[in-house]
Amino acid sequence: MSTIKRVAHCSHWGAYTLLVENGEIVGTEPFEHDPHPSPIIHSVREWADPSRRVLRPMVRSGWLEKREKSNRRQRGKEKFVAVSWDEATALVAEEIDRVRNDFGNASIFAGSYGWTSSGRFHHASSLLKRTLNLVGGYTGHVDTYSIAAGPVILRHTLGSEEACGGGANTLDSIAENTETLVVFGALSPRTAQTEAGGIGPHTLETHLKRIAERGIRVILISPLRDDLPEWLDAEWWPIRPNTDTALMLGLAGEIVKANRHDSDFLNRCCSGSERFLAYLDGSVDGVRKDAAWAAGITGLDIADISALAPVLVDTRSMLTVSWSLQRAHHGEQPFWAGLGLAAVAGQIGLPGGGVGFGYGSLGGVGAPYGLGKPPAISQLQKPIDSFIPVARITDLLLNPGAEFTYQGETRTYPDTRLVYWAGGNPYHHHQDIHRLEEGWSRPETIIVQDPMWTATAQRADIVLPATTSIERNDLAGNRRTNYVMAMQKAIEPLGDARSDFDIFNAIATRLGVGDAFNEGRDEMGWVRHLYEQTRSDAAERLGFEMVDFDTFWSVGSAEMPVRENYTYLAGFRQDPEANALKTESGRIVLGSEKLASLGYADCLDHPAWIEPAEWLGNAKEDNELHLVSHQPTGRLHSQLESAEASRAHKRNGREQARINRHDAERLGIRDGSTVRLWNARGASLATATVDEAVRAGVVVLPTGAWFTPTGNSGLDIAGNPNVLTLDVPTSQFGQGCSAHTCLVRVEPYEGSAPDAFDHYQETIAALADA
Ligand SMILES: Nc1nc2c(c(=O)[nH]1)N[C@H]1C(S)=C(S)[C@@H](COP(=O)(O)OP(=O)(O)OC[C@H]3O[C@@H](n4cnc5c(=O)[nH]c(N)nc54)[C@H](O)[C@@H]3O)O[C@H]1N2
Ligand SMILES: Nc1nc2c(c(=O)[nH]1)N[C@H]1C(S)=C(S)[C@@H](COP(=O)(O)OP(=O)(O)OC[C@H]3O[C@@H](n4cnc5c(=O)[nH]c(N)nc54)[C@H](O)[C@@H]3O)O[C@H]1N2
Ligand SMILES: [Mo]
Repeated sequence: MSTIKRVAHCSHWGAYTLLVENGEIVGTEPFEHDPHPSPIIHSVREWADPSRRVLRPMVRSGWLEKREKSNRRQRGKEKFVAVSWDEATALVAEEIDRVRNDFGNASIFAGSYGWTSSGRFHHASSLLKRTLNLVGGYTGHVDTYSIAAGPVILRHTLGSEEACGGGANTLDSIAENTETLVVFGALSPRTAQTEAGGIGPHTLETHLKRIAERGIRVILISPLRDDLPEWLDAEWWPIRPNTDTALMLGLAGEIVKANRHDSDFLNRCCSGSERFLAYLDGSVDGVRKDAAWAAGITGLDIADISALAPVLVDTRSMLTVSWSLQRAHHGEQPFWAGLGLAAVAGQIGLPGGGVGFGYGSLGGVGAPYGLGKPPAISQLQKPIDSFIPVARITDLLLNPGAEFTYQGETRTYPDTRLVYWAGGNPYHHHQDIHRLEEGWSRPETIIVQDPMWTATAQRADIVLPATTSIERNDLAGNRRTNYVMAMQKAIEPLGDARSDFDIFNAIATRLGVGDAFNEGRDEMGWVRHLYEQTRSDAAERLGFEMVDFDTFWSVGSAEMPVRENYTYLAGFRQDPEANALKTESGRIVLGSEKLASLGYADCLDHPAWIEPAEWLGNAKEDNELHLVSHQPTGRLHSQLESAEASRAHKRNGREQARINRHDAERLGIRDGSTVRLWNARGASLATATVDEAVRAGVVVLPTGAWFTPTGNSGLDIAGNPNVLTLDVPTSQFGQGCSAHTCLVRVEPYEGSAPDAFDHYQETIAALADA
């Protein structure tokens, strides 16, 4: 008789128990303390399916023969050869040594952006950086695809990016105190399913329920009505994408026009507000920023805008701004303008008042904030100062030696010879994939370490098969959740796959730095050590007793200390001198000396409306639609894309492109039919879903479908929006990604197209079958 083993585990989408029988996963149970578990937990068993897994170390045949002199255009085309781990390890170590000796460590790009596993020990990119830091360093990246323009502008204007990472008003306090809630973007259980490094309880819906119970006024500013749950009964203002800044400025301008602005707050707590007010009242450029002006840009109703303005002053008002708004051209502006509007309304620092960023973008933003130090393996000290803004990867590869700016500094792109990517999928995450492909042909060697045959792995020279988290022991944790969670091994590794730690430990040993890398600990030694670091920090610094390691490991989770009912900047509002911010003035910057001296046209010295490169206001014809490529409901990015929760949201084996009835009729598109989305950058197929929740002029295609190019044109047949998106920086100041700025055409597709999954599988077989 076989017995079922219960294994505690966790992923970015939450904690769960795996039921394992005879080495197979036979069931999944949600974490007992989670009121709203994510359905993605049931997809995890897909990791045990070998069909899309890399099962052995693999080297592209041309590279094996000619090394750095190989034909790099053969990436993704030429067959791979299986090699032993010893051989693969030696090849990788030799390449690292060759490049650092011949060109210097900055020629190794190991920014390696990506979500990898939620495990804080086998954390692929941290272990990669730890390895390279022991041998002289690498070129890394700053900020994230999630948030870059946002934190850059907040560091400058608030002295900290904490307001965008869960450090602003907590949702419990908003739910109790706010009277008018204006949601720019979303507060959506869809995105709140996930949290970087795992999450214990998912609490967004609990707070939204409380908001619904209190019956406060909620206004949803978004091109998509289901960015808030329907039961919240919010007013929907279907804004034109990328125009929120104009709405915020128009509202602020109305308040100023009526002389209702909080001069006391502006004088005591802000600097440069005269510049901002002069822009709002039109004395700078002759254009008054008011409801009529904002209505013209946003497509919203003048009367609604002018009526809302005084309400933001007269009631306790809170603005929430999703991360998505800053993932767009001039993405600094909606964050800064939101801050400006909340300041003009005088609401900052009051319970349930002001502005906060990213609520619901991840599950823990706005949750009680962790005070402890979550577990993490150290990357050690980086010996060289070489980095790129994360989304400038293609620019780096295409333009070695060129200058770029970041936060007002000018720097130079290094000459990249070797790229090492562990735990990320740039052929998922980067904009304008065909442009990336051009950059990808430049470095001499590309190493990818991933469990899956991703599009990125297919285009590598050396592919190292990592195990997934269910094949090893680890622990998860995060500042935005109140638990540390065990991640216990459930099944044996597939094929010859090895854990990320074992892979890097072998490489570090080859490079002669094994002892410093592993510090004499094995897997369980490290898991125990990282837990103990967190536990002793909580005890010493906070007087909080976490359970001992053995209890943690047998229970599967341990509670961490958190701060609840928090009002951001309350102390600062009371006494701005004593609680000065780390900004150029010590106060909230609404008019910036630094930006005035930089003189950038794409990031002025005050919050401003600057037209994005592509938006409905400059669509050439009425058949250009604004593409919103938001986060997928049934998976995390490209992870578990073929598993059940992800497939449940596909239609006819492709991603759904949601489109308004009005546009569908005028473009001759039937619900359920195949459509081609295209622009000058590329083309992709999807299945049309006609949906009244989408604003006219907008098409919504989630991210994450596995890039499946076909034919000479490279038509992607899976529905990956990044063949269409625009690869431009948000501005010279922030250099963030502008994914949400993109115009496309959508048309019925009459041709025949293979099934995306079948075609993908054939591609893997053609490349990797020995
Ligand atoms: N158009 C558009 N593009 C976007 C966005 C958008 O809004 N619109 N959003 C952007 C955002 S916010 C983000 S964060 C990025 C996400 O981009 P990524 O983080 O690159 O996406 P993931 O699919 O999560 O990639 C993680 C990779 O890690 C691998 N992996 C999983 N577990 C392990 C492990 O244990 N070890 C190793 N070695 N590998 C592992 C997975 O197989 C996968 O290939 O996408 C960005 N791209
Ligand atoms: N299920 C699931 N959850 C996820 C992820 C995932 O892959 N899957 N990824 C996680 C990651 S890494 C991140 S960074 C977060 C991202 O979190 P967000 O950035 O908040 O998520 P998005 O889905 O990109 O965008 C949210 C909504 O913003 C709206 N929006 C887009 N452009 C505009 C605009 O110009 N104006 C207004 N007003 N609204 C706009 C869209 O309608 C969209 O549905 O999500 C996280 N959560
Ligand atoms: Mo993200």
